[in-house]
Amino acid sequence: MNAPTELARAVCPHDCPDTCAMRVTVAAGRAIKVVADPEHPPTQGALCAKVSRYAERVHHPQRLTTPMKRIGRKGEGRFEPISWDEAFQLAAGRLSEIASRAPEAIVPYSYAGTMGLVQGDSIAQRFFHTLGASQLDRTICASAGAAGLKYTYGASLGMLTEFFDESEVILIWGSNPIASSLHFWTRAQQAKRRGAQLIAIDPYRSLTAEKCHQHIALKPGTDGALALGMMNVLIAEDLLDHAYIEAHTLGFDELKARALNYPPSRVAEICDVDESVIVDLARLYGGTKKAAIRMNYGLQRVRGGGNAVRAIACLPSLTGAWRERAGGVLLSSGGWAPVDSHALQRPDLMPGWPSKVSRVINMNTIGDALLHKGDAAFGPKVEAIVVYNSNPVAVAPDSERVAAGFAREDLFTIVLEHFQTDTADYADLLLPATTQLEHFDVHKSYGHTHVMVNLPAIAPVGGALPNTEIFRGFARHMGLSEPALFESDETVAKNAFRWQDTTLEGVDWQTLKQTGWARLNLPDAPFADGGFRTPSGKCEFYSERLAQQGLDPLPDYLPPYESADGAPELAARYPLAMISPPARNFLNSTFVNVESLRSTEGEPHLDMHPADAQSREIVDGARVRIFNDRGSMQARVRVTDKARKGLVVGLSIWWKKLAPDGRNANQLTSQALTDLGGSATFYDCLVEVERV
Ligand SMILES: Nc1nc2c(c(=O)[nH]1)N[C@H]1C(S)=C(S)[C@@H](COP(=O)(O)OP(=O)(O)OC[C@H]3O[C@@H](n4cnc5c(=O)[nH]c(N)nc54)[C@H](O)[C@@H]3O)O[C@H]1N2
Ligand SMILES: Nc1nc2c(c(=O)[nH]1)N[C@H]1C(S)=C(S)[C@@H](COP(=O)(O)OP(=O)(O)OC[C@H]3O[C@@H](n4cnc5c(=O)[nH]c(N)nc54)[C@H](O)[C@@H]3O)O[C@H]1N2
Ligand code: SF4
Ligand SMILES: [Mo]
Repeated sequence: MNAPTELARAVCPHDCPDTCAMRVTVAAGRAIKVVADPEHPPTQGALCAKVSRYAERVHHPQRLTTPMKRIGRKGEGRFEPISWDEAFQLAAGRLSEIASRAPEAIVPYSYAGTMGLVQGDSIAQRFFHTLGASQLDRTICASAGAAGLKYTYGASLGMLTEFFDESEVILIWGSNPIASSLHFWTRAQQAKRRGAQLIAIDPYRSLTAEKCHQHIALKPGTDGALALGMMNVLIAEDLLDHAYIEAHTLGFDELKARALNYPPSRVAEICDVDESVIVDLARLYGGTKKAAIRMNYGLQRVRGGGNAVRAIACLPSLTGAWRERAGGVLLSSGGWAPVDSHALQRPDLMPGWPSKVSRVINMNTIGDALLHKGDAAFGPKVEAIVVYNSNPVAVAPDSERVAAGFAREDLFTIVLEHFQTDTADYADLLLPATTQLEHFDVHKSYGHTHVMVNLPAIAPVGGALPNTEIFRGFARHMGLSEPALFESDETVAKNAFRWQDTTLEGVDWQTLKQTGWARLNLPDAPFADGGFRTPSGKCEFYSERLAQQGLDPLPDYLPPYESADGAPELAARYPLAMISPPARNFLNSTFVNVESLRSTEGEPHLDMHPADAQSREIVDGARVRIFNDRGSMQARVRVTDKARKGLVVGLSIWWKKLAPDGRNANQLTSQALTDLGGSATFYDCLVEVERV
C-alpha cells in the first residue's frame, strides 16, 4: 500500500456561499480524508460537518459506477448495466432523431450540484446550443434576488465578507448562516465579541436567530414592507447621508414618496410585529455607518422576493453605510469575479444566433412543461430531457406534476448522477458522473471574492466520467464536428476568466493553478465613491429599465400569493404558511443518502407553534399529514414556539424514497414565479395540518 499523500487545491463544489478550499489525503488510489486547506483565508481552517465526511460520499457503496439502461417501468428504478459505447449510441440515436425534426423538443435540466464552471455549464451548454435545443432558465434559487440587485446596483455585487467583523450592527436577514454559511457566522461572532449588535430577521427562530441579540419574527414574505417602513423612519428622523444620496443615487424623491406610504403603524400590521420594533430597528441601523446587512435567499422565495431585495438594497445608499468597508449589503458577491460566460457557454453556437434564439423553459415550471402537449405558443412538446447536477423530482416545486411529467412513457430521459436519486429512478439512461475529487474545475464564489482551481485527487471511481466527457461522447457519437465541443477541461477552465480584468491584475493561469486561488483585486469599500454598474452608474432607487418593461420602477411590498391578503378564500381553507428551508446536515437534496448525516437529521419533522397544535389537538411527536390542493406529505411534529403562530417549518430537502411516506415538502409548493427574475416561490405556500 502506498503511503498516504496530501494534495492541495481541491475546492468544495457545493451550492454554498463559502466555497471552501480543501486538502485531500489519498492512499492506494482512494480518498481517505478531506480537510480544510489551512492557508485559504475564507475557509478559516474548517469545513462544515457535511463535507468533512466527503470521502464517505465519494466512496459510498451505492456510487453509480457503470452506465445503465432502464429495464422496469418508468420511475421504478430498475436498470441493467451496459457499456459506455452502447450508452453513447443509445443517447446519440434518440437525440439525433429528435434534433433532426424538432431540436427544441430536447431540454437540458441542470443546477448547482457542482458550482464548478467547467463541470457546471461549459461543454454541456455548447452541446445544447449546437443542437438548437431548448434553453433552461436557471431560476430555482437566486434569480429574484439577482434581479433585485441588478436593477439597483447593476449586478450581483456587495460588501466584502472579510470586513463584517468590524461592523457595529449586523442584520442577518432571511438567512440562517449556522446551517447554510458557517464561515460567515464565524465572522458575525467575531463582530459580536467586539460589541456588534446582531439582529435576525426571520419568521422562524432558526439556530442563528437563537444566538442573535434580537430576533424579529415577521410574517413570511413581508420583508419588503419592513424595509420600506425602515426607510420611512430614516427619512422622518433624517438619518440620511444627503451628500451620498445626491452624488451616488437616482430617484430619491420618488423613493421618499413611496416610503411615505409605509408608516410604522401600517408596516406593523403587515409584518405582525410591534410598531416600536420597526422604529428602533431603523434608529439602530441609521445610527452608524458601520451597519452591515447579510441577506440571503431565504427571503426572496415569495411573490414579492425581487422587490424585497431591491428595497433592502436601497438602505445603505440612504444612510451612506457604503462609505465604510464594514457597511453595506451582501447577498451575493458572485458578480465581482470576471467570468467570461460567453466563452464558457458559447450561445453563438445556436443556429441563427443572435437574431434567433432557442425557446427558454423556466426550470421552476418543469412540471407544467413536461406535461404540455405542445402548441404554437409553447412550441414543441418535450420529447427528451437531459438532467445533470440536479435532482428535480425532489427539489422542483409542485412535485406531483414534476413526477407525472417524468413518468411519461414517451419521454426520453438521460440522467448524469453520482447516485440513484429520486430523479435517477425515472431515467431511461443513467450515466455515472465523477465527483469533485475525480475531475478538474475552476470556481468563483457567491460569498467571498476569490477565484479557485480544483485539481483531481483520485482517478474516476469505477467507470464514472466527468460531465464534460459525457457530453463530448454524445457529440462524437452524433457526428458533430464543432471544435468547441471537444476542448479539454483545462482549456475550458483557462478561458473561463477575463484575465485582462483589473480584478485579476498580476494573476495568470499558471500561477492560479499553482497557488490554487487568487483574491480578486477590489477596493475594501466597493461603493464608497459610487461606481454602481447600472446604466446611470448610480444606485437606482428608480429604475428606468423596469419602467420600460411596464414594471414598477420603485421597490414596493407585494403580499404573498398565498396569504390572507393575497388570497383570502385560500387562506380560509389553508390557514398555515409553510416554509421548508435547508437542513443543517444536508445540502439541498445532496447528502440525504449519507447515513451518518441522515441519522443526525432523523426523519422529516414539522415545527409548529403550541397554539396551532393545540387547536388541532396535535401533540408533540405526533405524526401529521400536511396538505393543500397540490398534494400532501407526512412528518413528525415538534411543538415549539420557534415557529411563529400561523407558520409551520419543515426542514428540507429529503429524498422522497428515504422518507417514511415516500414524499417531501415539494409535494406542497407551487410553480408560481416571483415578481422579478422568475424565481421559485417555495416559501409562499399555504397548507393545513391534521393528525394521522
Ligand atoms: N447546510 C446547508 N447549507 C446550505 C444549503 C443546504 O441545503 N444545507 N443550501 C445552500 C443553498 S442552495 C442556498 S440557496 C443557501 C441558502 O442560504 P440561506 O438563504 O441563508 O438559507 P436558508 O437556511 O434558506 O435561510 C433562510 C432563512 O430564511 C428564513 N425565511 C424563510 N422565509 C422568510 C421570509 O419570508 N423572510 C425572512 N426574512 N426570512 C425567511 C428561514 O426561516 C431560514 O431560517 O444555503 C446554502 N447552504
Ligand atoms: N422545498 C424546497 N425546495 C427547494 C429549496 C427549499 O429551500 N425548499 N431550495 C431550492 C434551492 S435554493 C436550490 S439551489 C435547489 C437545489 O437543487 P439542485 O441543484 O438540484 O441540488 P441538489 O438537490 O443538491 O442536487 C444536485 C444533484 O447533482 C448531483 N451532482 C453533484 N455534482 C455532480 C457532478 O459533477 N455531475 C453530475 N452529473 N451530478 C452531480 C448530486 O449528486 C445531486 O444529486 O433546490 C430548491 N428546492
Ligand atoms: S458546504 Fe460550504 S461550508 Fe461546507 S465545505 Fe462546502 S463550502 Fe465549506
Ligand atoms: Mo439555492
